[in-house]
Amino acid sequence: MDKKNFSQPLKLQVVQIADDFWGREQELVRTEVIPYQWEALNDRVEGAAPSFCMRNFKVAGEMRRKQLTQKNYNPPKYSFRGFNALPEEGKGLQPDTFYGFVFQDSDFSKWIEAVGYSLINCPDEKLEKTADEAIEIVCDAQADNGYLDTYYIINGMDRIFTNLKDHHELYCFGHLLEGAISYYQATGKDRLLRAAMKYGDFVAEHFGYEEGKCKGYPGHEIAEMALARLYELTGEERYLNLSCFFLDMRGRQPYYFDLEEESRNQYENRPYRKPAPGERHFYYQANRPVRELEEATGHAVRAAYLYSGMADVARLRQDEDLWKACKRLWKDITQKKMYITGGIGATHIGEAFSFDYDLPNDTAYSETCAAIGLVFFARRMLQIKAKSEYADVMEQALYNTVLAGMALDGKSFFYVNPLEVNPKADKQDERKAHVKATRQKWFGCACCPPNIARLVSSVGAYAYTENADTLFTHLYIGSLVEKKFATGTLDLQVDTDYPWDGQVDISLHCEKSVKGQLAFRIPGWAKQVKVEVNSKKTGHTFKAFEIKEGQMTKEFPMAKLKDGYVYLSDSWQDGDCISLSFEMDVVCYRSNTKVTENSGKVAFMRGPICYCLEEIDNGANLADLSVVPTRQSKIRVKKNKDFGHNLMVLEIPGKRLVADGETQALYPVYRKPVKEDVVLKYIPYYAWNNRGEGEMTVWVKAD
Ligand code: FUB
Ligand code: ZN
Repeated sequence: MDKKNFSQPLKLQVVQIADDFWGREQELVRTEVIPYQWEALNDRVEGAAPSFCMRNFKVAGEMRRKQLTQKNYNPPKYSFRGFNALPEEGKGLQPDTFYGFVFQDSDFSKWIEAVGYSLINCPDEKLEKTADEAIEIVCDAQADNGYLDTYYIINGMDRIFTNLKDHHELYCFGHLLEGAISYYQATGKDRLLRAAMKYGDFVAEHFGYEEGKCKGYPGHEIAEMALARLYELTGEERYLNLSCFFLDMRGRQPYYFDLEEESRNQYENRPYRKPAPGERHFYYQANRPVRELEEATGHAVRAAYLYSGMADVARLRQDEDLWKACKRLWKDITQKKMYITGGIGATHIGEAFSFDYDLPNDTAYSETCAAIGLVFFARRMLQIKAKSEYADVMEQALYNTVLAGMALDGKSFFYVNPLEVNPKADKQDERKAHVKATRQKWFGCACCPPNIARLVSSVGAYAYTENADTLFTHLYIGSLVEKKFATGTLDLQVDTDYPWDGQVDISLHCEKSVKGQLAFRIPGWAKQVKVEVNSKKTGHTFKAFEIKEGQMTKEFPMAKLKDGYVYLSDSWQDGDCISLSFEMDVVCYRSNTKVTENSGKVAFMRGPICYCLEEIDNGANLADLSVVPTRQSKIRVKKNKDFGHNLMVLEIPGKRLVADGETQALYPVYRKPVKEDVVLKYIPYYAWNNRGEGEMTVWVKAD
């Protein structure tokens, strides 16, 4: 690990997205998702499962006040009412009662985080006022000692931190930090940040290496990366120490989760079977010390968040062993456990990673949050070392699974992202009950939609990172970017029609000449790349070269190629231009033969976009179709406007099996199949299920 390579995400204040594609997505988040979620958090959405989120904060606040003002008020003693406590049938909502999932507080935190980013992109007084009011409600719920989790404030503080494994206290804590930091960075208002830090100090008092402190760690990770972020904001070592502590304790023997479970059994009245030591700890990534992890296991969102935290701490502490573990886990995920859509977590059992190469299409889980977690992990890997393979995967997850998570009108969402759907099976086959053929308005466990909102509205921080000498461009998004170098400020105007076109034009502006290095990612899928520096028009020196198979066709002292990034160093002048053109061919992929599910099948990508077939374009029984993995010249790439925005569809020659007459028999005698020529119409995977319900598939038999 070389500190010189480290980089930080650019502040959103200096990245203005000016791009048809991402501008539209951010607009949807701002105008649809954020307002809708606010209604959902307040249980005002008809027909949607109530969230109880803001209600819980209000109830916690009232109870705290009662405690302060009513002498005879006895706060409740803890009793477990279920992981998702719903109102009892026939009884209305009861006072002093927590409702919803144990982690319901995190819905507010994700909302406020997205609001923060969105306010940076687009100031909105009304939204800021609503957010300030929400923050008052949340802060009002905080206990005097700093504790801030409504599940225990309402249910009984006598049992806080006694079920770290399943009760998500430290998960809600992590999300609260993330939300508070985002809102502070957006508005400069520190009310929520101070509350979150006070809670952070309380947590740091409770947990730690010191004798007498609790040696536990989060059952659902995120606090690790949130604490690292808080440290980076405040410079307060204690937050980084706490993050390191959580990582260091994880997976040590005797297993904390076993000790916790056993001691809890003394006061929880429940049938109890003593688990074998370490049983199921792989699910929580707590089966081995983190520096020894070899394989991505268990709940995929937990895993991706943990690995992100590990990468943060690896960088901040220059911890080689952690970095090596991150690289092993990265390799394991991306080479054995990731869908072509960038989705991870193949099985719905435990929303988890399955065994190597087990990537079923029609029962896929591929939770939207898990793909988001992979984006987080990738960006953190890039911060340690700019390598195009990290950015390639980040882009793959982002443009495919993450975006598929939200409808093109921003009004409905996928939690699970299958690569093959037959609506009939998904409704009638219990094994596929988790797969929905249509996006849902909202979810009782509403983790995914607000996660999309916070990622989409902060996409600029994934597109660019910087260090003192270099500005790194990882994703190509039309934007206006400001980079401060030692010799002055350089403004970049990035124009592109990416992801539909591989041409990226960057014009540079500065008051006086600025010396600095600009690094641009060369996507792994781009087999031919042209780079031009300056323009004949401006009269500056004209330098052009190509990159073919990882090599530059000409050498220039100002240009070098490393790990899939082209680095251009110069004393930049106002009006200088750089243009990059990535050849964006349609590429036909097959799976590793160990992915038995895809044997004999192919899938198509163009640039970062993965394609799929839908019934509406190709007729029913998609399984009867096969595709000819043909030459580029036979594939038509066409602009399409049916989706409310411009996107590219593909037309590829294929065949359809023709029924051979014995349609009634279940097992007719085999005859050579008759096939008719058809033209298959492929649409971007992220855009599927926006024109009604129907079959969909990514992998198609090769003819
Ligand atoms: O447990 C909290 C969140 O809910 C997880 O991250 C998701 O996978 C869902 O289970
Ligand atoms: Zn989710």
